[in-house]
Amino acid sequence: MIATETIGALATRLDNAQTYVADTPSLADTHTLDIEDAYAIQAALLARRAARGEGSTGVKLGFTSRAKMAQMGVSEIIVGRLTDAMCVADGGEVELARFIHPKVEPEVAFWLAQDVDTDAPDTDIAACVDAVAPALEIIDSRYRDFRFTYEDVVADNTSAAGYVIGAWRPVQDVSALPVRLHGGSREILGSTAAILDGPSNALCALLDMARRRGIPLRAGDVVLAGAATEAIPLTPGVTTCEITGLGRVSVRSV
Ligand code: OOG
Repeated sequence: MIATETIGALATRLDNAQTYVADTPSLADTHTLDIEDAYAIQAALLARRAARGEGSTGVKLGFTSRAKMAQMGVSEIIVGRLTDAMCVADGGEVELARFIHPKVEPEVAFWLAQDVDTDAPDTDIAACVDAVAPALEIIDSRYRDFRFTYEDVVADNTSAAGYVIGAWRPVQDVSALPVRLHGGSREILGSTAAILDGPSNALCALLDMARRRGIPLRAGDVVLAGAATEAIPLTPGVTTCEITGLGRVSVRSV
């Protein structure tokens, strides 16, 4: 474990990178971090945001697609935190100038209607979910050129920068629905099955991570289950995610 002062200093560095829209080199260039250090930096970063008045709205998962895990050479998902400052209304506007080099991913969102008891051994997290929606996640790594290690990206709150949730619907089977992401001149087709062979598996993986990392999962939290396709650059104009049988969600970038 690195020193507490170093954790605070690295959280400040990442926070400043976001606030001043100025990228920063990989922490791994100068520090040897383990995964515990990385989650401690993430927690310190979120504490700074909370001190500025940002409210927690839920959690997001990353590296839930096998393709992304393979690309990163890892076999474990990552968890980041969502706040109200990241939330954009469906069909709403975001200013690109807020971000360093934003990308966007199509996702499935779950709504937790009950607190999840992460201490009980037989918790059924799926039973705590009472709505599901199509979503877009804006990722904006604070690292130069999106060049980061596994620990770096955890420290950087898993690149979380924004999210948009479509209309909530009652829980339905979302394990293999066609997905279409459209933005600028790019169109990407995929399936929700790319999310750990079905987003419900992502919920189980989240429960496991929440237990190990002491992350509370509360009634009213949004869970973003991870990307269903590769990310595309967020460009001026409308970006849409359409999930067959679940609906569509869009954001306008200016
Ligand atoms: C890390 C975040 C990845 C996902 O769904 O896999 C992520 C990144 O690529 O910047 O959110």
